Amino acid sequence: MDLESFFKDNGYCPNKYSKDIGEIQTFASTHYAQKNKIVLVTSGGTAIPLESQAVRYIENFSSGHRGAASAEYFLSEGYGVIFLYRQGSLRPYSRHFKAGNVLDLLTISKDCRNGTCSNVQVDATKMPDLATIVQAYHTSKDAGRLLEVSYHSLVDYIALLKASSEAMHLLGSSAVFYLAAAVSDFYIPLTHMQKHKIQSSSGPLELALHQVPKFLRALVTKWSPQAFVVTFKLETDEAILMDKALGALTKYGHQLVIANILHERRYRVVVVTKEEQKELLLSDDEQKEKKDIEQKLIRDICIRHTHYNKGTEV
Ligand code: 9Z3
Repeated sequence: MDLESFFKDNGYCPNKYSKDIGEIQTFASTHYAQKNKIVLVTSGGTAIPLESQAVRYIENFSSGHRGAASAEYFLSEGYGVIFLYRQGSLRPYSRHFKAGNVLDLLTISKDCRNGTCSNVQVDATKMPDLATIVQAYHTSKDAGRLLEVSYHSLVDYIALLKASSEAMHLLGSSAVFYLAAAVSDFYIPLTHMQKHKIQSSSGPLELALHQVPKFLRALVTKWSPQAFVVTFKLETDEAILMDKALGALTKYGHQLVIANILHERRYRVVVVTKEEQKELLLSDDEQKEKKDIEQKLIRDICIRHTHYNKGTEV
């Protein structure tokens, strides 16, 4: 199925996205005028509704950690970042607060406890890197270098990806796509969905899932053909990972695939091009120190993108 039919059959309504798309276009043209590099980072999973008035969805595991951490490192490398994230998944900078309860960082003085009190204080000793995180967040926001746009369903995701890539077309090879979102390969077309909640009294449920059209080819050949495109290949079986990653590069003709195995993804990734496979690892010490593998990954990608943008060899 082609993408136009996919949008039509799945109730795509351009008006739903007009505010987000306007912001994305303004962001792209502003950074183009300032001769900045920009990256679209996609992050989190996609929801696949089972009913047209959806009560239930098919979900996946993605927390959004990869995307949120990567966005921070792209910002520290000087890029403008459009962060397209699944509602409720992790976001740049605020991700650091998700490990604990943010209320544990806040205190009020004893005499305030029973009444209204505006004197809430932050106990920064409980989070030593708090000031650095808050400062980095405000620096990015104040400089207009971080635009966050959320999606929920698969259709939202593809529509916003298409609009973003078309808006980023004018940046040519200065644009990077870093597609870390875990996008479902299967969905139920609106025309095949039940209107109302599926009833358990009808017995065991059988679902026929359709294949999601391959939108990457359109991105690489039409929407943003000069951009530097990085996709991810996730597998649970190491034996097929490299073949699948190389297969994706051959099929779509883009620049990089980052291969990862589900349970190793926090400390091992492989950067795959047609010419080389480069493993990036966190050592045991780095893992104990809670370092992000994304720091090494984004450094590597930025070097490759700089060469690509200048038309030189890595
Ligand atoms: C990834 O492989 C990401 O690295 C993860 C990150 C989703 C594993 P978390 O969000 O996990 O930090 O918890 N993303 C892409 C996965 C994907 O669906 N890739 C498709 C495939 O493998 C191709 S685009 O077929």
